[in-house]
Amino acid sequence: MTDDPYISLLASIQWLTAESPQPNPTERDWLMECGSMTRRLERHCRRISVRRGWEGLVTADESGDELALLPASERYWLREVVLYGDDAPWLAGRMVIPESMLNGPEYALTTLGDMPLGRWLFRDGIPARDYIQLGRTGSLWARRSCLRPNGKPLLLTELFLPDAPLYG
Ligand code: VNL
Repeated sequence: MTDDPYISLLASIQWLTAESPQPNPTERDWLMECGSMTRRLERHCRRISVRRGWEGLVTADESGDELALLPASERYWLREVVLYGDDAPWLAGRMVIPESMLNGPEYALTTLGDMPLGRWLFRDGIPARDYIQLGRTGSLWARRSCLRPNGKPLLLTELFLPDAPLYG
C-alpha cells in the first residue's frame, strides 16, 4: 500500500513461536509496554513526529493476515505511519480497524492526521488489551496487539527500527 521502505518491512514480520529466539530483558521490557509507546519513546528524544504512509479504507482482501484476528467486515480503516524520534526513524506502525467500529468517539481514529495514535488512545488511561504477540524481521523486533477502547477491537502492529532506543 506504500513505497516507504520502513513501512514495507511490516509485511515481512514473522510471529514468534515457543522455539524462536527470545528478546533480552531490556527488549522484552519495551515490547511488553502496556502504556503509550509514544509517551515512552518521548522520554528518549526532544520531539516525536509522525510521517503518514497509506491511510484510508481498504477492502478485506487488501488488509493482510490480520483479518483473522478481527471481526469480519467488508472494509477496514488502515493507517500506516513511521514515528520519528527527532530526525531518526524509530518505529513503523500499522493500525487496522473494522469500518463498522468507526462510529461514536472512535470516528476520531480517521481524523488523527499527524497526531500520534497514542495521544487519542491513552487520553483517559490504559485501554483493555487482549494480548501482545512478539515478532521479528531480520534482527528487528516487532509486536502486535488487539486493543479494545470502548470494547471495539483495533489491531496494532509496531516494528522497532534499528535506531529505536529499545536496542540500547
Ligand atoms: C501510531 C503512533 C501508531 C505510534 C503506532 O503503532 C504507534 C500512529 C501502531 O500515529 O498511527 O506506536
